[in-house]
Amino acid sequence: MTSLSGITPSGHVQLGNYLGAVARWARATTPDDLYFVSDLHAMTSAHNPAKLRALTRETLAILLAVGIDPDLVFVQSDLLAEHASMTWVLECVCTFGEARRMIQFKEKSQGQSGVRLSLLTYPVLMVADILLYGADKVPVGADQAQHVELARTLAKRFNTQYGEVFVVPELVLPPAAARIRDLADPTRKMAKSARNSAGVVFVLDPPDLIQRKIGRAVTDGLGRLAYDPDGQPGVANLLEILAACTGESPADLAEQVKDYASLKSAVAEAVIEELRDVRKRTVELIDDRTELDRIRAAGARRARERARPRLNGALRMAGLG
Ligand code: AQP
Repeated sequence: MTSLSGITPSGHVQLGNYLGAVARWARATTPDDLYFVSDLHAMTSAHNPAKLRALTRETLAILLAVGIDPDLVFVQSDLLAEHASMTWVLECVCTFGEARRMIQFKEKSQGQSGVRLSLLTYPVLMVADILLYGADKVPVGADQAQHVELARTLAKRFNTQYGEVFVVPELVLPPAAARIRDLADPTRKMAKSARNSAGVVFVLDPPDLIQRKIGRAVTDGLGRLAYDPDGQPGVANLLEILAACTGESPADLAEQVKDYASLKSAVAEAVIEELRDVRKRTVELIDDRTELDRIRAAGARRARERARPRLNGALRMAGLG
């Protein structure tokens, strides 16, 4: 069984990435798993090259600091030839209609002028990421479910048209924290690249800033403590964050807390505690340039060994070489 997942350095890693993805990856790794920093995906909208390079290193350091085995981690652009070649082959079995229907394309292209073509095609790059390594489990947040479905469709289509080469992957959703919401606007998901960072807790935020952001989280005027994601999205979000940190269920926690103020202080305390060591270890790793470079180069070598046979097989079956 191979589980594979990536994180895009499109901004600083936030609490939703951490609870919904990275922390789970660290808890559930097996020796065949792979986790990567998907820096190619960070180029689908206007980006700053120096910032992208720095965020890639920071994100890699966070994956390691959270406790993912260094043997299982790599940076996507270190295997540019493999990922780009596989993407091209898969674009040739994907229809324009399928790409255009992706919800994330619709959401992210809205209101943007000069939308990059890569914003339309990056789901195919994501499919290539998954299929290159023969992953059969893809643990991601609910927002990525449609892309994993596309991976299933394209894998089956290629296998049928050209011959069996791809494993058809399965989506694995987290039991809790599948979609952490923005603290300042609980109708939106928490995101790295949110325009306003007041409602986004970043993994490397200092404790006093985390305290302030959670203290100002938007709730509602009902004054009722219940787990009701539709009726009380702000309160439900805080309960889900607390649940993800403590391992209890949001509904049980709603019964234990007496008012919104104590809920916020319990959440702030739990999040600060959860992130304390991660922050410290990340800073140490970023400072140790040689060690981070060594881990990165070794990760790229191992990932290439895994990717090459399947890529070569797909190229041959598609009539290349
Ligand atoms: N709010 C969230 N709650 C739970 N899980 C989340 N993930 C992202 N946001 C939340 C999960 O984190 C993993 C890595 O995400 P990504 O970097 O690949 O892409 P993303 O989903 O686009 O992340 P962001 O933070 O929202 O970035 P921007 O602002 O650039 O779009 C994925 O498993 C994702 O599901």
